[in-house]
Amino acid sequence: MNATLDNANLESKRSPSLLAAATVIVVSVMAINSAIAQPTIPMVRKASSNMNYAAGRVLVKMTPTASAATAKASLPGVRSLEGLTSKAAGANAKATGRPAWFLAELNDGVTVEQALQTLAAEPSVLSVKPDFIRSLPTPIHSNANSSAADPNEGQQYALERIEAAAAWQMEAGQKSVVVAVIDTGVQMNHPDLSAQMWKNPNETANGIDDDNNGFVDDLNGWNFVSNNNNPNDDNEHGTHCSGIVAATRGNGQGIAGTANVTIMAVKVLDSQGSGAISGILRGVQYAADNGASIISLSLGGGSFDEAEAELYRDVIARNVVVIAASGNESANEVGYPAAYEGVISVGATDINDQIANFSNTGQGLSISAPGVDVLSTVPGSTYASLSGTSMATPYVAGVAALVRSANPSITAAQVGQRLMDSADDLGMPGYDTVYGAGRVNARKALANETNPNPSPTPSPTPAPGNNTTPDTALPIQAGDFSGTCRSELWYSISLSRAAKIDITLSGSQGDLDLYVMDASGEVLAASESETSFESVSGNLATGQYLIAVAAYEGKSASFTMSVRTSATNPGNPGNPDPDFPLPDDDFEPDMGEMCGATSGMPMLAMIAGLMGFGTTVRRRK
Ligand SMILES: [Ca+2]
Ligand SMILES: [Ca+2]
Ligand SMILES: [Ca+2]
Ligand SMILES: [Ca+2]
Repeated sequence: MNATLDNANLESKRSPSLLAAATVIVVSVMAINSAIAQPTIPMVRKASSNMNYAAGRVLVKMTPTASAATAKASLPGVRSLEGLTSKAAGANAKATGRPAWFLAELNDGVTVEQALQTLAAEPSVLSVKPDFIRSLPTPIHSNANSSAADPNEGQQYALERIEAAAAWQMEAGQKSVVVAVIDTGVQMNHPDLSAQMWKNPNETANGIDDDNNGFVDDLNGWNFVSNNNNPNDDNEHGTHCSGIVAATRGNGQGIAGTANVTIMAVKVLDSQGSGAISGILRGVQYAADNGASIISLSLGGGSFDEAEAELYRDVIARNVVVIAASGNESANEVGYPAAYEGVISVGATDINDQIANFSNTGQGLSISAPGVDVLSTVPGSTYASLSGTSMATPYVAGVAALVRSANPSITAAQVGQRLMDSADDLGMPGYDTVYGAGRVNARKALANETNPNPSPTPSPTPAPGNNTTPDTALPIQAGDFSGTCRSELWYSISLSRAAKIDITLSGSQGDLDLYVMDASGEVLAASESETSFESVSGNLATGQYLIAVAAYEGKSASFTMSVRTSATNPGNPGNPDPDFPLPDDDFEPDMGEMCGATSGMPMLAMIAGLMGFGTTVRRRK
């Protein structure tokens, strides 16, 4: 089915019923805009997750000249101000003249909301943010036995998939390579992990910060949740991830890790799996400052955070490989921190190399790894199977550690490129947004084998970068595009003069729909058949427009989209081409069916209210 697109001039040519329909659209979009202040279309929207933040403190970015001392004296409502960047990172920031981030503890009675307002008005403050909470993607427990006593390498299908045994013939790992598992901590005396744990060579247990790194008696890493030197695991997640990276192989018990390298325990998430960004930032810097060359982050959620983005950029610039889980929300959107520029983002595959149904996909996805029913170490000196992109991430970290073991001088960027170039291509040929470059392969990565059917592998999406919201619409010009849409993807096109536009969408499966909106989010045209073949065409005036591809009720699909522009009738730019079909009934929204109401205006408030809660609201013929 086709629908047609027009500009405002066309409305006067509509039949009265269509005009009424168009009026309904305009009013509803305005109501939505006033409620949530961004263009939106009535379709399945993922509820914003993980937007909690810590009480009593905010993150503040100060001008380079505002020292902590003077700023403290002058910031209203702030009790104390502590640098968020470590010494090493701070020196780096100072050398580059970059403003620094501070953690501001608020006076009693000052709310975060008040502080955001008052501090934003301060001349020395460049930016002020809540201290958001990140958490680990919810792990999925399998019913595999959790008391495995015998060597279980045979159960580790993942090692077979990534050709670990062949890889180990070339390089089994070097203890000099340190992988920081930034997570819920590690059971450091687990019999399959104790031989792999990092120990601070320059620290002794004497109540003194012997190595002057800012942490007293940090013999085995640090606990940034309780701010002490005990990063043991009171959850299970960090221990599980650590075993995937480096559980001791050939010791007659349990499982084999991916690489015989060193694990640094850095606890930033509490027993429930949550932690504030301020703690995560400090944990990441601790790892980089104290010798980790690979950081494995099986955590995420929430939204883009300016302080985080800067931190990861700095850490990667210091030649640390940063690897993070894409998330377990089945979203077509890679979560943060995985989506930050330069971070290797990892999706999860199963025993058959199929993408896991929970795995987030999207344009920021770098690579995939086994993450379904993964057997690994857990506290209590035992073993359990878990599923999640959390489990896929440490496999990639383990392979990265093998590559760095064999090639000590390889740069962080080269490691990422090597892993992607040597991955086993899955899904659509070449890079795709479901599997990224493909499933990681340890043997091929060490042999520096390149995918025989290479395609240009995009670097991880620049933050914020994923075109899954109107705010992050991908700027395009006329051309052909492809992707995989699980919820919605947004594109923007700028017309420097009036033009006729023709957009066709084809997908072999699922039920994708196509929308065109003006820059304010007003829906100009929609094509909503029950297949993924859609098209809209019509004349547009000079200006900026949004195009959205949306999966109806989760019926996702891979698609190709063709966008073509051509000159309008030169004598009457902006008005319909005489050959151009007028809008037909396909353009009429059926809000009555959707909301269970019969007609008209009373539903509009309902629609706006529902949108505010992220509830599924769709108009549908
Ligand atoms: Ca120390
Ligand atoms: Ca000491
Ligand atoms: Ca073992
Ligand atoms: Ca592919």
